[in-house]
Amino acid sequence: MTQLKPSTARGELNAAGLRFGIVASQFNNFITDRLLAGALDALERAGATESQIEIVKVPGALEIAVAAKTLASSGRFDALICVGCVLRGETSHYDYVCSETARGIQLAQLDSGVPMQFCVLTCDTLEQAIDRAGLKGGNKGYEAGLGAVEMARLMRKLSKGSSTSAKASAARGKKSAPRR
Ligand code: INI
Repeated sequence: MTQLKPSTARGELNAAGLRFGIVASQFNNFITDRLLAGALDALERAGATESQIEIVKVPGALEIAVAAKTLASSGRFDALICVGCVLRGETSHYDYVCSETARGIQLAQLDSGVPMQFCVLTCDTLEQAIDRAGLKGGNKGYEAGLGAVEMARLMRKLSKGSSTSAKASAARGKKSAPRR
C-alpha cells in the first residue's frame, strides 16, 4: 500500500461569488425546458442567486457553440452550461447536428478556457430523452448544474496556482531536492 498522499485539487460545490451562463436551445423545448429547470435547481442548491446567472436561448443545438463562445469571451462567466436535445430522425441530419454541436462546444471551451458543461441529449427516441430530463431516471440538467459549479470552483483554484495545499508546499520547501 502506498504512503504517497499527493496534493489533489477539486472544486467544491459552493457557488458563492461565481457567475454562470446557460445557453439553451429551443428545438425540442419540451425537453430542454426541463433540463434548464434541472440546471437552475442545482445552481440554487449550491447557493447561487438569480443575479449570478444569465440565460441565453438559441434556436437549435447547432447554434449553442457560437453563443457559448461569445459569452465566454465576454469574461463575465466562470462556467457555462450548454443545454440541448437532438432526436434521431430518418436522415443523417441527426449525426451532423450531434457531432458538430459537440465539436463546437469542446472547441469553444478549449479556446476560451471557460469550462462548459455538455448537457445536450442525443437520443434515438423521445422516450429516451424524457427519461433523462427529470421525469424518470434523473435529470441531466441537474448533473450539469453541479458540474458547472465544481468546474468553476476548480478553475479558480487552478488559475491561482493554489491547487497544492499550503501544507504540501511548505513540506516541499523544506525537503527540496539539491540542485545539480
Ligand atoms: N436541433 C436540435 O436542437 N435538435 C434536433 O433534434 C434537431 N433536428 O433534429 O434537426 C435540430 N436541428 C436544428 C439545428 O440545430 C439548427 O438549428 C438548424 O440546422 C439551423 O442551423
